[in-house]
Amino acid sequence: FLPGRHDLGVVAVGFSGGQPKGGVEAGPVAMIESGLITQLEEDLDFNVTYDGEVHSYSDLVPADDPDYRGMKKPKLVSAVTRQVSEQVYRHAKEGKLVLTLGGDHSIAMGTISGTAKAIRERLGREIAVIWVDAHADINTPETSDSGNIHGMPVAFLTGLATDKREDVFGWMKEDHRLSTKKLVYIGLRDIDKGEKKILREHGIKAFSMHDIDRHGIGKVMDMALGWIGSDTPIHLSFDVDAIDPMWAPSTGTPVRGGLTLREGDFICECVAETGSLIALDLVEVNPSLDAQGANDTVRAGCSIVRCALGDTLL
Ligand code: B3U
Ligand code: MN
Ligand code: MN
Repeated sequence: FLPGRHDLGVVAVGFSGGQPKGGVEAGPVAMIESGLITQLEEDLDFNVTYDGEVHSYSDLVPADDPDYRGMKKPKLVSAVTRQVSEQVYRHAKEGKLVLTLGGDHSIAMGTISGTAKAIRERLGREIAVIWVDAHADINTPETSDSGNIHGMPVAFLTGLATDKREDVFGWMKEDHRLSTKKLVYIGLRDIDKGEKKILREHGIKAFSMHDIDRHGIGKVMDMALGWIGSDTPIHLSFDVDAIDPMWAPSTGTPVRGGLTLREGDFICECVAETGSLIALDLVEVNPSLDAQGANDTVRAGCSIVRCALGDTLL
């Protein structure tokens, strides 16, 4: 199902409204300025379609945006993710692989809804999602303690959270959604109590850092890809905070005890090997946090992207 395997659409999303810390909107510029897109074209031979713009969506800022169901900036995040969904949809509908650079992880509501819809229409298939993160990002507005929407995208994408208001994620329809059975987590180590309950009650497949310690990353990837099944279109959503802060400190909510740099790259190499990758998100790089470590974090992010796109395969 990948005729245009070497056609790549790139969307740069300079958005930070899903969480309170400034600076994550500069993640895409930092990765692009370090040469990422040129490398994808020249070293990996991708035919890249990129509008040359890091989108800031400033035209979408609402006049007023009060908290709603405990969510912070609900209208802004809804409007931006809706636009991202359309941007990603357009690339995926044309059969391109889609790379989205963030931005905070709320933008995955746009990226995954966009690919889910495009792949349904193009191939009549449901996508699977591999969510690599220290966090599960599956809070509903009601279970969230923070109200930060970057902790909620998976709940909306799976339909565990919904809203009738068109301007607060009501635009998300059935064809944008993902089955909880087609979702696999890797790298979890900081999960809220309410999230644990959701994961348990819905039988969601999750490989925590504990599982990686127990089985090793090789076995975990075999199990994760086995759960998804071969020949299933895969959307990989990679939060850089999955990587241990030793290598990726410049992120909004670093959590110690994470993936090594090699484990992060290895996950991506295994996904690349399947030949089934249809989209990749790399999010939560915030160069203004831990300025000392910003370079390392950007390098880790770029390495993740290159590995997922097949750079290290022979
Ligand atoms: N689970 C917490 C913390 C969090 C989620 N994602 C990040 N942090 N990056 C929350 O706010 O929902
Ligand atoms: Mn995340
Ligand atoms: Mn995270």
